[in-house]
Amino acid sequence: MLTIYSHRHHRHHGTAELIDGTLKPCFEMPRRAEMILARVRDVGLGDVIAPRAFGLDPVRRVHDAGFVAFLEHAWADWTALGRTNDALPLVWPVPSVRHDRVPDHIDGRLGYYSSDAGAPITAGTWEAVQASADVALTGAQAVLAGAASAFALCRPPGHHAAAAAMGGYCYLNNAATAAQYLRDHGCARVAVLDVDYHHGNGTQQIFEARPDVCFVSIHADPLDEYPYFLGHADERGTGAGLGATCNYPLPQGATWATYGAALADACAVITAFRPDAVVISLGVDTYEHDPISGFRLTRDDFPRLGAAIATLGRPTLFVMEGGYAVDDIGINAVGVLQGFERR
Ligand code: Q9C
Ligand code: ZN
Repeated sequence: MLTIYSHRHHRHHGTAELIDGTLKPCFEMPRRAEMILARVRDVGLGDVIAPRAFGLDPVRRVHDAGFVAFLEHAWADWTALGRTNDALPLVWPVPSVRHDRVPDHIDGRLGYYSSDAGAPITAGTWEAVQASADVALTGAQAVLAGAASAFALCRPPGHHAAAAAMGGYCYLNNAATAAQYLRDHGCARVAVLDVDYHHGNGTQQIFEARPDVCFVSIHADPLDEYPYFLGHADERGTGAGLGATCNYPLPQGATWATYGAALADACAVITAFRPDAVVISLGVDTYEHDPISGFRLTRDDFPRLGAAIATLGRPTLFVMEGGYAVDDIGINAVGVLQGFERR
């Protein structure tokens, strides 16, 4: 399997995140991608290539132009005030206030364009975010060119990013950008299967009203896990997209017995959709030793996950999302890819 990787992810390295009422070092760190790349090379998964530069047009197919411009200029706007620490939001437009005026001040803009304080902007964040989108798009292009599969080793991740909001370590939605690119270049129907521990709220919001991109997610029940406000089983899509969104919220402590059953059901839903290509939002924070998550998948379960995805029998683009047990992240992420290829 071809891997697409950009060293430019190193340009994004947040200092701290607010968790449990205290500042801790960011769980989403550069070593995550380094460990996955090392494992790709160790097992000889296949060639590793750098991404091509696609520019921002394919990104704006799923993101608001004002939001993309905000991300591009946020660091300059922040440092223009003499600030040198990571840029973070501190006030948000709750539903009862106005959303029709975009603030000029960077503090207002950070809140307007975010869902939480989990996506710090640093000096190199925009460079890394653009590279991550290019990694996903290069993977999509490989699949369009006839590859049975490809691995977009994206960092930062993307599935919590909505059309006009960053959050949850995510800035641009790499999986959604790739899915839209597949739609724009010959695939009539595309399925996104999100296996990250957290619900892919950004991806769901981007596609929920559309019948041409199906979104299926298996994740921790939002009643007791981030992102809290989306990911319930009764969310099935809206308008013309009704029926093309499918959620499997699972209880804390879920093991393969529970997870594998939901996955089999999810795969049946995707097969019935008859997609021309499948995009996997690949998070391995479902792992039993993940420091911020509550599922109990083992190292041996990840190849099983890949084998189940292979039964879909469609061209498949894997897009890296979460996973914070950094010492084992390479074994687990590449385990999924090996399980996919081996079946
Ligand atoms: N108690 C991704 O996996 N904070 N983002 C969770 C846990 C946000 C995760 C707090 C987690 C975001 C891409
Ligand atoms: Zn996650």
